[in-house]
Amino acid sequence: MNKDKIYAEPREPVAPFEFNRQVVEVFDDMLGRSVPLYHESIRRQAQIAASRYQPATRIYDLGCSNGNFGLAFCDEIAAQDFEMVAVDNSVPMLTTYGQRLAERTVSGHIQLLDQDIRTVELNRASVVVINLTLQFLPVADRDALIRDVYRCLVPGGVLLLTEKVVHENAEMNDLEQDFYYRFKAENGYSQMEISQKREALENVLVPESIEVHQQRLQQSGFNAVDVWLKWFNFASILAMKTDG
Ligand code: GEK
Repeated sequence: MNKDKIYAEPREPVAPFEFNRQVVEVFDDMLGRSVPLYHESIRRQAQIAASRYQPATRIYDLGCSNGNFGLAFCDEIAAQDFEMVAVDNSVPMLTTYGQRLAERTVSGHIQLLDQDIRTVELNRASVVVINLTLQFLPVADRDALIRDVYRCLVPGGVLLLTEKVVHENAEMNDLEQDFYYRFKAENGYSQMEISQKREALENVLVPESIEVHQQRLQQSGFNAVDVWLKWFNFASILAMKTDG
């Protein structure tokens, strides 16, 4: 695995963060060292998705990157047939995903789509995954996407949403941020790397509070919502379209 050294040297100015080839080459190292419980959350989401997948429906992975969720899902679903649409607007990400798929046997069909997730036509899904990606959309576009996700789900369908979050109380938010930067330092990032990455993500990754996510999900129609995983400023949410 290539080591993420993107911000190891001083940059002046620090350009806004992009999912380009340089990022794709170090992506797994970057996520493993920058997202607390990343592997745990991917593995459990793959298990939840496999347990909720309904035959003759689709799974959408919106912001699929290089396929970590999709490949974990293939392991969980074993020999069962399925149809997944994996969407990302970074071509280098999708190229890597395609190469990884070519190296293995998959029991179902995974379609890789180079498209903005805001314009994808969503249909007849039992599972939708938006893992660490809603946070990159303009805030004004988030309600429409979540409403559309709810509309496309069949009864019993689920949305798996993972996001970096902020706390509504400033003092608590500072504490959570501090622990996050401590986590990154423990994983070998220097203070310069941490602060340059923070600058690169300014106005690119815009996190919201858990309360805002819950309200949006409820207003979109989801009647069962749970934060099933939480680590300081990261949260994984399970939202269900139930009958009652
Ligand atoms: C994982 N889910 O490993 N349309 C399509 N793709 C987009 C858009 C958009 N509007 N905005 C961002 N992306 C993955 C991790 S990474 C999170 C997701 C991170 C894509 C972008 O190209 C990138 O691949 C992904 O969303 C976000 O489970 O790196 O922090």
